Amino acid sequence: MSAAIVTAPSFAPATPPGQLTKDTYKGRIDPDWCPGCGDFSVLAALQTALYELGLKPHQVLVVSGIGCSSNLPGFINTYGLHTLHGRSLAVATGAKLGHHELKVICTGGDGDGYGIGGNHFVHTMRRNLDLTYIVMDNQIYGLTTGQVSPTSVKGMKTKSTPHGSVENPINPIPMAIVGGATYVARAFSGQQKHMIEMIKGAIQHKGFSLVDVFSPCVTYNKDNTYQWFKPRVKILEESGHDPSDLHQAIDRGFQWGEEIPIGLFWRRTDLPTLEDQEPVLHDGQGPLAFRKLGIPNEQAQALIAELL
Ligand SMILES: Cc1ncc(C[n+]2csc(CCOP(=O)(O)OP(=O)(O)O)c2C)c(N)n1
Ligand code: SF4
Ligand SMILES: [Mg+2]
Repeated sequence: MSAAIVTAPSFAPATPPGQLTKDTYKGRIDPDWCPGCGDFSVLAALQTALYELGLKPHQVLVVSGIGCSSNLPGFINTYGLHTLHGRSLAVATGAKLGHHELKVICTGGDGDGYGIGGNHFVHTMRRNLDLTYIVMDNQIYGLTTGQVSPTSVKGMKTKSTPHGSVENPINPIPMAIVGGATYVARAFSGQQKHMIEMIKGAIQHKGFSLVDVFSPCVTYNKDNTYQWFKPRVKILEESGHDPSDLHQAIDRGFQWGEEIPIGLFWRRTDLPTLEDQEPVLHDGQGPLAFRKLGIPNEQAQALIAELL
């Protein structure tokens, strides 16, 4: 890996403007997910959303942690970072502040984001950093072959809870609403058109947006399957829900059982983002990543060599 410091934008569009196709976003590696895994639908929805928004690959950075779902950046043609377990939001925060003109999208799993990464989740939301967080919530640890996760329902039998989980699950929707996220939505891998709309809305939103996706793990979660979700999920937009009503959003977020809402629960547009409030990003000199360093080049190279 070269330790050269980039001081000027070096990216060229992957396709000439106006010539984007859905294949533009196809990664060089095909996903190795199990046949039928819900994550295929999320990947396709994200690629379609980027295409329909006209975002070029070099304008987008996808960051993930570790897990089956977190392998997603390898399967999409954008900038990508596959980081440490639970650390995608921390790395994405640095990337966004370093290059605030990039569209930054984090992708990962329920274990990655709500378990080991829960601390970063809370603090990134309260800062209202302008990024999109897509959680492929399969209510299990898939990559490590089927242990209980923070969203596994109480009583669920898994490899690590053979007698049934005794813990209450996290509910990411009310948690995100009260935690400071300014766009909070849920989607289902079995309803891809709706998911595309949720993801497009999240990417267009200025501020921290969460899209929690029911993305079934067909191999290890035999409880929360496509068949289980299909009769239960009900689209909020079809029921007159008002996403600017805080109490209604929280109430609908708690709903679980025979009817489980998907859709946009909560959105507010009156709060500044973290980047809005950082004066150095608004002094007309462009993203930090392309500015001259305030230290001699040799010193910078030595620092990089030490850190690599
Ligand atoms: C620090 C650290 N702890 C534990 C692990 C093992 N590990 C890898 S992925 C994972 C859980 C993945 O679950 P989730 O985020 O829900 O992703 P999924 O595989 O279900 O998509 C765990 C515990 C790890 N890689 N690093
Ligand atoms: S183990 Fe589960 S989450 Fe992982 S690829 Fe297979 S179906 Fe998907
Ligand atoms: Mg999972």
